[in-house]
Amino acid sequence: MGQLHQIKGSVRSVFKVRTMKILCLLGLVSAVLASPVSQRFDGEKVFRLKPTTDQAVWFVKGLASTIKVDLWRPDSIDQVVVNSDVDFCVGAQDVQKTQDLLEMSGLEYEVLIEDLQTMIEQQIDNKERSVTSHSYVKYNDMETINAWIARTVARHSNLLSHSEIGTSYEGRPIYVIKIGKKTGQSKPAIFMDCGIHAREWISPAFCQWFVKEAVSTYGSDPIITNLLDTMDFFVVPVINVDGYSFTWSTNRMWRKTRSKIRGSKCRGVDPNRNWDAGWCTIGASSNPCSETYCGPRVESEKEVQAVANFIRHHKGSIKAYLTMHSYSQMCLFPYSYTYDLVPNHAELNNLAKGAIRSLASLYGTQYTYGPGATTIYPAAGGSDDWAYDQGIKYSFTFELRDTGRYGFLLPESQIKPTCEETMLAIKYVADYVVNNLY
Ligand code: 9B3
Ligand code: ZN
Ligand code: ZN
Ligand code: ZN
Repeated sequence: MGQLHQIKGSVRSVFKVRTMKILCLLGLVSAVLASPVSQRFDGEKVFRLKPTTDQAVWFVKGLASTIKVDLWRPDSIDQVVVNSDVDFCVGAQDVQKTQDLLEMSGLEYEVLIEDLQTMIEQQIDNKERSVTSHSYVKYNDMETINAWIARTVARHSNLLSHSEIGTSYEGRPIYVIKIGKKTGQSKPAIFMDCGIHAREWISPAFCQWFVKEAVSTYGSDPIITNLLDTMDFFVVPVINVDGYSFTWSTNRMWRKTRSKIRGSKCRGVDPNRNWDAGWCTIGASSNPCSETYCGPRVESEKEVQAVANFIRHHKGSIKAYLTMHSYSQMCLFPYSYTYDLVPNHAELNNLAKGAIRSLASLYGTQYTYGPGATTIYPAAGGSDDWAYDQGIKYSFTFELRDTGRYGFLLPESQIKPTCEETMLAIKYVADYVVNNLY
């Protein structure tokens, strides 16, 4: 907010100089309007609570109704339950009040992030650097990722091709990369997407890592070689391209799409509540200002439509659906929109168990696993549930690192270890799928 006031202040002082040429003034005003003013988070703190009783849950809900809290986990206040971690961010003006209330309540709490703006700025120097070239151990902005897609596909045209599956609300292209040995025949496939939620930056970073790893280990790694010989991967590095761009330009903590909602001042739909899977019945909101807004109708979002159309079009060949999110370190499978267990629950449970065991073998990173409804929270309109109900019986959501120390602001130093260990989990699942084709 400080920055905004400064700019307003300087515009005001320019007005005082009456001799100033009008053209000059117009130039300045339009420059201010054209460059997005980044949302700042000075003095905002991220807290963690673990309510262990029903009273404590009530207290947390009461707190959220008196103070404007930005929930990081879970995504909405009705998902707060006994013994679950609640991570939330509080504006500078409410920090003292929050701390006083917490002290009075006697609830145990932790301060995860002392100053959100400082934490964000620690990752910001990569804005200058990334215009020149991409890096697998840095976060890359949208333009850099798109340039990376074009270049990487051109350089590895024996294994890669790409196509545009649609455009976003703001007109950005959404790309899918196809990875596989070209055999001239149609092959079974595994679909993986990243960047449904804009602020979960580790997710697109993983999709880039996955493509690099696949092409660079083809021919030497027997599992990858076998996978790419018999199957194709379809990888969408960023679904929510507008939201992702917005986290770079304006608001690092943005989650949703950027579509305008008729009759509301709030923008954006949660693209993981917008799919035709028990749509908006549970764990989603019909309020456009909510972070879990399900949208005005099923598939209202062009980004969701693009991916859903692609999957419907390739339905016969897609055997597994994988979607990458953060944070919480979980391997989830359907359902989230109901407590009903899926017909192949035991199989998915074993597969998830094997995947997280493999993941942990590298650095000991602990994941939990299970159906979404009981493992994270009941919520409808998610992509994994939709894919499953389309007949894709291997459908998983991965919630990558960490468990809240940095949350969405996972430091770049963790990109490499996170991607390496996640690679093991994905390879485990894919290897199972290729050996159990249906
Ligand atoms: C949510 C749903 Cl609705 C689903 N079907 N699968 C996973 C999740 C968890 C992610 C979300 O959208 O809240 C984690 Se960021
Ligand atoms: Zn390369
Ligand atoms: Zn997410
Ligand atoms: Zn998440």
